This record gives sequence, C-alpha cells and structure tokens, in this order.
Amino acid sequence: MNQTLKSWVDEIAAHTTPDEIVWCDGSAEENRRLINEMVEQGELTRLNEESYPNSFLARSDPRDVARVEHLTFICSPTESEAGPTNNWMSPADAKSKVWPLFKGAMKGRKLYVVPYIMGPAGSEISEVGIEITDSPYVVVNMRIMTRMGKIALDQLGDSPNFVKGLHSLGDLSPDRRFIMHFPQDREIWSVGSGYGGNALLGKKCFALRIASTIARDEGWLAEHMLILGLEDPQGNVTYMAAAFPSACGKTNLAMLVPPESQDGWKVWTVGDDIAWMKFGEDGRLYAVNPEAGFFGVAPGTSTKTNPNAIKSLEGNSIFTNVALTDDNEPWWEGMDGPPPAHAIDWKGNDWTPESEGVGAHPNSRFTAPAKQCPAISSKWEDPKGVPISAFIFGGRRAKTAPLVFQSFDWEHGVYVGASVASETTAAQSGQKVGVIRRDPMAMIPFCGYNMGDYFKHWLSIGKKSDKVPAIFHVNWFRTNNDGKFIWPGFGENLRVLRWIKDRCDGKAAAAETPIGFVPTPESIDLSGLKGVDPQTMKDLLSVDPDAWQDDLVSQREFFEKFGDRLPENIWQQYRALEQRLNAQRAESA
Ligand code: SAT
Ligand code: MN
Repeated sequence: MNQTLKSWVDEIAAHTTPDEIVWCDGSAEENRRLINEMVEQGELTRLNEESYPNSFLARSDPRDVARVEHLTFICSPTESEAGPTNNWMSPADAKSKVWPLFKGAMKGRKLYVVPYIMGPAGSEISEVGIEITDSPYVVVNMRIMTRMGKIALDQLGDSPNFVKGLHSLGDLSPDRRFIMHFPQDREIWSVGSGYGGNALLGKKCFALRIASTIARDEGWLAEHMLILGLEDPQGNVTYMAAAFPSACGKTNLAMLVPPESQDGWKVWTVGDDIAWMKFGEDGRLYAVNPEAGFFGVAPGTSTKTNPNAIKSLEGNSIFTNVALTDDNEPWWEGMDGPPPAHAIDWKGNDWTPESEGVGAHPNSRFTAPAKQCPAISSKWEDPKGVPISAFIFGGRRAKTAPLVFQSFDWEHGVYVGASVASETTAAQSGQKVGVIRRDPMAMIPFCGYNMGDYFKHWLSIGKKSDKVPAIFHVNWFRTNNDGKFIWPGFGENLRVLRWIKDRCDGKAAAAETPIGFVPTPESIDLSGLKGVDPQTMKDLLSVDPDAWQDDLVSQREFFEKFGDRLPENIWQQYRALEQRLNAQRAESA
C-alpha cells in the first residue's frame, strides 16, 4: 500500500465523511456494477443494445453543462506566476474559501479512489494521477478517458509522485463551484460540477494546466494539440501535432478521411485533444496522447463531417446531454438523416422538430474509447510516442490568414503560435459573432502559469535541438465578400497536410511573403477538387498587408498585458513583421 496515497485518502475521507470508500480497480466487473447502480437510480439510461451496445445516456444538471472559466483558478504563490490570462487566488485564500465546501460533502455518498495513468502504461512520458470523487459518472468516464485502476497503482508503486485531484459534486450550485489548481503542490480541487473538464480531472486540469507547469520545469511540452500521422502512398508516415481554439474542427482533422481523388493517402489518429512531448535520444520531439478516449462534441458529428467519430461511438460509449429517440438511440442536431418525429430532449422533456429549443445541448458530448476509432494509429499506445515533424497552429479567420503558411524558423514559429487568434461564432453564446479573440497556441484557458513565461519556455525548446518540428499556420475559414467559405475543408484539408509534409521533406515550392512561406498556387494538389478554381486558390493564398496591419494592433494590445514578462524575442518578431509589411506596401504603392 502506497503510504502517501493512503494518508491522503484518510485525510480527505475524514473531512468529506463519505458513507463508504471504494478503491477502483478498473475491471469490467466493477464498471458493470457501477453502471447498474446508476441505471437503477435513474442516473443513466441504457441505450438500444443492438445499435449502441453497452452504451448509456446521462443528463447533467441543466446549470452544469460546460467548463466554467470564470470559476477556474490558478493558485500559485503569487499572482504574477498565474499571469494576466488566468484567474488567480492565493493558496491561503483558496484553502479558506474552498476547503470548507468539501466538509461533509460526501455524506450519504461513496468516495471513489480513482487511480489513472495519463499516457501509455510504462511510458517515460506518462504520469500517474489519483482522483478522489463522489461521482460514479466520473468513475465510468475516467475508465474510458484514461488507463484507470490497478494498472495505475502498479505503475505508481510506492512513489509519492502523483497528481492529487479532489472532486466533489457538492450541491452542484454554480455559487459554490470552484476549479482550483495548485501547481506547486501538483494538486487540483474541484467542487460543485459534475461535468466534463470540470470533473474529469485528468483532462484539462491535469494534462494541460498542471502538466504545463511540470513541462516548464522539466523541459518538455504539454499542449492542447491533436496528433495525427499522414501516410503517403508508399507507406511512409509523417506525424504532426496541431492546436486550434475551440470550434475549429480539431477532432475532425484528427480523424480526417481523405477524399476519393487522393488515392493511397491515409490519416491515422493518435490523439484528438492533448499532446505530451519529450525529446528522444535522436533530438526529435516524441508525442504521446495522454488520454485513452475521446470526449467529443456531439452536435454536428455525422458520417459526412466525421465518419470515424461516428464509428468510434457505436458501442461502449457514454452520451451526455444528447436527445433520446423513441428507439432508445442518442440523437443530436447535425446527425445523419432527418430529425426524429419525437424524442426526449437533453433536459428530459418531450421534443419534436417543431419544439422551440434544441434536442441536444450544443455542448453535449460522447465519451468513446479511442481504440474504437477505425483510423486509430498502430502507434497510439507506443510508450516511445511518435516523432513529430510539424506543428500546426490555426484559427478561424475570415480574411487575414491564408489557407496555410510556414514560419521562417522556430523563433518566428513561436511568435506565430503566440499570435493565434480566432473569430467567435454563433456557437459561443453571449458573444458578438466575428469578434477576434487571441488564443496563443489554443492554450488561453489551459496554461497553468504566466503565458509570458510560457512563450519563453517555447523559445527555449527550440534551443535544445536542431531537429525541432517545422511550424505552420492554417486557416480553413477564409470567406469571400458574400461571407461564404471558399475552401471546402473536412477531407479536402488533406491537400494542405500534403503540402506541409512536402515542406518537411524539403520538397514543395513556396513564396516568401512578409508573414512566412506561402504555397505557390501549383504546389497544392487540386486534382479532382471541384469548386476551387485558380482565382479562388489565389484568394486563399493572398496576404493583405492592410488586414495584417490591423491584426498587429490587436496583437500589440494583447502582448502588452504581459508587461516585461513577454520575452523580448516576441516583440522583435512583432517589429520584424511590421517592417516586412511596410516594405511590401511601399513596394506595391
Ligand atoms: O469539458 S472539456 O474541458 O473536457 C472539453 C472542452 O471544453 O474542451
Ligand atoms: Mn480541447
């Protein structure tokens, strides 16, 4: 018995006073028992055994349906360590404010001890976490999302090095909801929410916020990135990791199905949300997916947008806040086929296509085992990880960013990542549509420390090796003057991945522009692609210096928030871009 673990569990149990303590072993038997208990209590609904075997529907409290960034805190010793993009609370204040919310919180409930590994078992990149929770829903989701149970205790042995995560549903009131991170203690406290990233503590809390601080200290990277392998017709696989703000199609890109005209090309999925990367002996960065499942947004997922996701969730899956059809199948807006004539909506009420509201909550989710993805990479559990050749950053930009460009070098690439921005969509409630939000490396909600220091860390990674990945930026969302998308996206994005691979191989042609290397129009294979004529391609690849000048204004405003914590190299890159844009304008005047 691990003594550090045992005394921590004793301490938490004394404070939260559960009726019973359950040590989870992760077995199928245990999972069945928990599920049966939840079904009996009406907390889970068994779905159609034929079409969705061993799958279940859960409905959360209607006030508890998404991550809560305004209630998420980094409790580092000083505010400047958390930086201007995080909410900060002093550890002492956090303890006096939040610890009392756990007092007696598990009375009448069971305390589950959930050991889990983030990353493949036995990998040097992996880390062990222990989540204490009073939610059986969390336990069965953690079993899909991580390597959970005995396997994790075996890996931990008697080491005191594990990330402690304390979670209680509390009374589910948003007024008593807090997601607290203590990076210096590698500890997480979450109370008042049972949903997604607030409650499955291995995901955003550990694998990004806490892990980003560990990675800073130890010289590696914990990033909000998908990992994919692009296989060419000769069978060579090039691995890439890509970061996008939410609502930019990360899961779709991770599971891309090539169009028929791109015969012989394949995309293999390693991960769809998070990448942990360490240097191998050969000086390359090797990435693992710390997760074992997908926690994907359901609405909009169909055989058209993401056939591999659909196949991943057709069994052994948990659906949260989707609608339920009369055939006991899950349903959501944007699914294949016509909507059902009648369903039960995500709140448990009768629903028909004439109803006013949606059937499935816009942030409803599927939790599905990664191994069920038809495109899962044969290397996805390789303890060594996969060698990354390219980093891809992206955002949703109607006008500014071209379809794709490559940075001049690592330092410029870090600046490109630091200046990532995305336009808000109608999917983000309460937001003005089309407003630019800066989201460096898509890490704004997930970096566990001052992002000025985070940029410094990224810069230092480039000095550790001469084999670091090349850095690219993509934008699938260019529009014409009528506001229509001019790039078809989805499977056709393969053509852009091919250009990226060719650049990594020193092959594809590019034009040097003020913002970086942009493909020459011929260097992207358009064979068999309808609707993208040479003029459209020109538009997709154009760089408008005036639009970029405007973007610089927004960048400056953002970067200035970091004061002298922003590395001087980022300002140098900023000024160098400004000069190149001015030179281009002078030339064309
Ligand atoms: O709720 S999660 O944080 O797990 C998913 C997301 O919001 O990206
Ligand atoms: Mn994410």
